[in-house]
Amino acid sequence: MKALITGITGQDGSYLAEMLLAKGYHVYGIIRRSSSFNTGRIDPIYQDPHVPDARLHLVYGDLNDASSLNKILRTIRPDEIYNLGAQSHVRVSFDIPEYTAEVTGVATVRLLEAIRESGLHPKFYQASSSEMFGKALEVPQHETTPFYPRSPYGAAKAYAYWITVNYREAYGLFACNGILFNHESPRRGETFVSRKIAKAAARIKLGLQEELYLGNLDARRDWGFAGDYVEAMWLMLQQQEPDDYVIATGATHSVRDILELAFGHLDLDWKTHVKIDPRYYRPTEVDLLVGDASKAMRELGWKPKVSFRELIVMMVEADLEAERRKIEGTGSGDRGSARAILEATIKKAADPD
Ligand code: NAP
Ligand code: F7E
Repeated sequence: MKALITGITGQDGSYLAEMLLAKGYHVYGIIRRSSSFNTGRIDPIYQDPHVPDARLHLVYGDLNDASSLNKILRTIRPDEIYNLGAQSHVRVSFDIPEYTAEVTGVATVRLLEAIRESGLHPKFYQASSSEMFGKALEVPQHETTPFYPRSPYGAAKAYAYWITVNYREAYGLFACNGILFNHESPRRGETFVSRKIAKAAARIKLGLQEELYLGNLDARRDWGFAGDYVEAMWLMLQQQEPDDYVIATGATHSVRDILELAFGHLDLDWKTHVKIDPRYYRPTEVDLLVGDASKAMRELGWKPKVSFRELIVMMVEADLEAERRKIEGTGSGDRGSARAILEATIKKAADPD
């Protein structure tokens, strides 16, 4: 079996690639040319001696470049395609709305057209998002809950969702939407709130940082573990018929709850370190998301394995370990060193998300 993954360098792409390789797949990932290496999350599997080189391939391409997608499909002829590539940051989507519409929205039809024109019949997974529910019209949210996106990102994902449904109905494509609620891991991008908190708590514990600047602490999300969620993507493509599924834990927590857990795990009081910076507020916020994944549990046999508490502790421990290794690597064990202070100052100034 050959699987093609867009977004293989991202959080989910890296977990999915690992899972598919373990199942014996040949995995092809589309990567973008970058001025610095952007393959950190998949380097361990790329270099893993247990995965023969011939089963993991990286090819250059871009979701905004139809000709690259056409060529990749023609040459690889995949059995399954997982479209995970996106500008995935909600706050940033307010700064670059048109770009977000292109890569998070329109790129899906670019890929679907490339499939149609190729004459191939791969199964197709679209990374849809709970952000489509936005100002949620019912609680909890199910597959039938109407969409009310609250950001350029959410609006782009709603387009991608509907065009996927349309190509399934119009052309008989085996195309599925996974409507995934927030899912995190130690590989989560550092500007998403869970990772931002986990990393800051670890650095504060080690004396590398004093303060953490955040936005809305009252927002509530349904947070699960990314490793559990990629399993659901694969399961969707193994069914007899294509369909759309909500993937969620069914529990909701606030940003404040993450702070309590992450700082509490390290015997720190978050209230003495956290400051509110209105720059992190969004023009329109999503206040409460909580998903009902009973359809996925019933039809796919899927269920989340990692609890919210286990997830946050896992992330804090991973960041603690990573920061410790950095200190040992640079030989900068001095807690008040000028280097650490400078690093924290630069990071704060350069981090608008
Ligand atoms: P992520 O870590 O931000 O990864 C995004 C991936 O998309 C990266 O590999 C990135 O490549 C790639 N990408 C961005 N622009 C591209 C372009 N123009 N052409 C090709 N690739 C491009 O996101 P994630 O958390 O793994 O999420 C995976 C997917 O699920 C995304 O579509 C996201 O919107 C969606 N989703 C995520 C969640 C969640 O909670 N994590 C929930 C629901 C839906 P670079 O490394 O080169 O930037
Ligand atoms: O924000 C609040 C913020 O950026 C969560 C993406 O994967 O999940 C993700 O989108 C909440 C929001 O994730 C900060 O206002 C407070 O209410 O971690 P986040 P998100 O926006 O929910 C969905 C399902 C996706 O599909 C997306 O791709 O936390 N918040 N203070 C903050 N958020 C950030 N980033 N930074 C803060 O300082």
